[in-house]
Amino acid sequence: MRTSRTTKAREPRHHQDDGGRHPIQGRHVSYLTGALLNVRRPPRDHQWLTGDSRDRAVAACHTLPGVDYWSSRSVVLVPGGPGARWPGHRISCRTDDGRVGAVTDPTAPLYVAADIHGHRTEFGRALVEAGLVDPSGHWCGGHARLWLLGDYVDRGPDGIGVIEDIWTLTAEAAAVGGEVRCLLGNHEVQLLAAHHFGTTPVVGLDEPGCFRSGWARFGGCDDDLRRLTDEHIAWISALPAVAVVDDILLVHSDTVRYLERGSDVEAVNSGMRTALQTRDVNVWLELAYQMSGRGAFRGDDSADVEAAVSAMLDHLGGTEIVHGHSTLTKHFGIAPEDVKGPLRYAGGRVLAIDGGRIIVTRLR
Ligand SMILES: [Mn+2]
Repeated sequence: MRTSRTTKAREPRHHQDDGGRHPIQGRHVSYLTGALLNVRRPPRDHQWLTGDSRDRAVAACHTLPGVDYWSSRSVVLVPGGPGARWPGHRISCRTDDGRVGAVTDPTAPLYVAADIHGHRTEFGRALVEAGLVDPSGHWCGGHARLWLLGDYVDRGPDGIGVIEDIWTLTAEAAAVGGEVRCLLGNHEVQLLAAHHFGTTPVVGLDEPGCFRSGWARFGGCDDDLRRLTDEHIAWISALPAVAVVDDILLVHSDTVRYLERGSDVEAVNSGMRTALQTRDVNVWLELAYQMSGRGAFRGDDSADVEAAVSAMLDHLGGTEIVHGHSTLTKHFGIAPEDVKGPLRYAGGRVLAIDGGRIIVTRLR
């Protein structure tokens, strides 16, 4: 049984209560991470913990930021490998379905990228440049965490290929204690809407061919729609819309309309998932509008900007917002040759990372 716990905004805790270390089975664990490994028995130099040792390990895991889900029967103690940034050991937690996982390394480097839009080759190249993927396309980022902020499909030639590359990288990263995680973008919503509703008339949608032509008009590619399987749909439909990682609020769109779905991270994400499960076209219409909103954190009225940023951070947590969706070139008016990296604005509390080309940005 797998339960989910959304990462909440918390003070970063680096195990300061006990001098930076958790004693487990007579050893000191100062480095914790997890991976979705298919491990039936502990690898060499690892050990399953039982009894008191297991309980102490479970308690230690629960105090850590970054615990993503929890349902363990066993805990395995994993020695820190050559890629470990800290000396010591890692803990992985075996879940009831036999996988090992749950605790990510809160000290690992954190990268973000957004709006890949079917540009599979450029995505791969950007990951190689960031040192997360080797030239043959495999994860080489070790324990690094990579969050992708939505819009995998449309515009570029191979959105489905991008999604499947993400699946491969997710597994490869997890196998070595790294992490690839994804948020929902408005283009995923539009693709699913085109799939579910096609040209069915929708009251309130001023678009002759309804969702199908609206999606196409905003860059939808027939090839993606044709290749979309139940597996892709299930993956998209389960994506979180918002996340707080290391006190940073990650979202796709620069809008406060996420808050219409719920007033904290968990509520927004479960509200969004519920909406994506329905086949009520009115719910989808509203969802598409909400996810497509933009520009909430910029403008001439600094009081409005302040209120929008504060509303998001107060409800969802974090001390800053990182978003994609609105490009620095088209929406922020920066000439392409002047885009050197992400743009910090709104009094320093918001970072826009869609440079109009794929930029992998290291945040931590
Ligand atoms: Mn977008």
